[in-house]
Amino acid sequence: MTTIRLVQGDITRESADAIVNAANSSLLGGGGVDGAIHRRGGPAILAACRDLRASRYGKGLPTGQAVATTAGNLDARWVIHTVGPVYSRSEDRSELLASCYRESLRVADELGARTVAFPAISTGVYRWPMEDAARIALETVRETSTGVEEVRFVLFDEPAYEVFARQLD
Ligand code: AR6
Repeated sequence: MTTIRLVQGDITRESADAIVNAANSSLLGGGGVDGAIHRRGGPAILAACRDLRASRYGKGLPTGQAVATTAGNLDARWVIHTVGPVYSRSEDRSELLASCYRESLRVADELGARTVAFPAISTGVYRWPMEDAARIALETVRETSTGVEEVRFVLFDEPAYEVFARQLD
C-alpha cells in the first residue's frame, strides 16, 4: 500500500529517498522547481545530468520519461528528473503527464526508494491548470502498483495545496 501525503512548502527542503524534478528535456536546468533543485543541490546534479546527456540522452530526455541522478546536497539519495508536457488546449497531453508520475515511480522502484516527493509537474512554466494536473497526478499514483511506501506531493503555495487536498478527498 502506498500512502499519499500532501505538504505545502519548498521541495528542496524535504527529506525523502527521492525528490522528483520537473525538468526540461535538456536536463541542464531551468527556472521553477528545476532551478531551485540545482541551486540547493549543488553542481554534482548538473554534472550527473551532463553525463546522462553524453551517454544516453544526446537528444534530450523525452517528455513523459524519467531518469535518476545523485541528489547532491539535498536531503535525499536521488533526484528523479522527469519532463512534463507543455499544456495545450488543442491537444490532450494527459497521458504524457500521467507518464511522468508512472515513470518516476518505476525509476524509484528500480532504485529501491521507499519515499518519493513530487512537485506538481507541468503546473508552472508549462501552464497546466492545477485542478486538472492534481486529478491526473493523484489518479495515476493511486493506479500505479509500486513498492514506494510514501508518495508526498509538495505543493509550493496554499492555493495549490488546497486544490490537491480537495481532489484527494
Ligand atoms: N518546491 C515545490 N514546488 C515548486 C518549487 C519548489 N521549490 N518551485 C516551484 N514550484 P515549474 P513545469 C512549483 O515551472 O511547469 C523549468 O524552467 C510551481 O509553483 O517548476 O513542469 C524547467 O527547466 C508549480 O506549481 O515546472 C522546465 O523548462 C510547479 O512547481 C519548465 O520549468 C511546477 O512548476 C518545467 O515547467
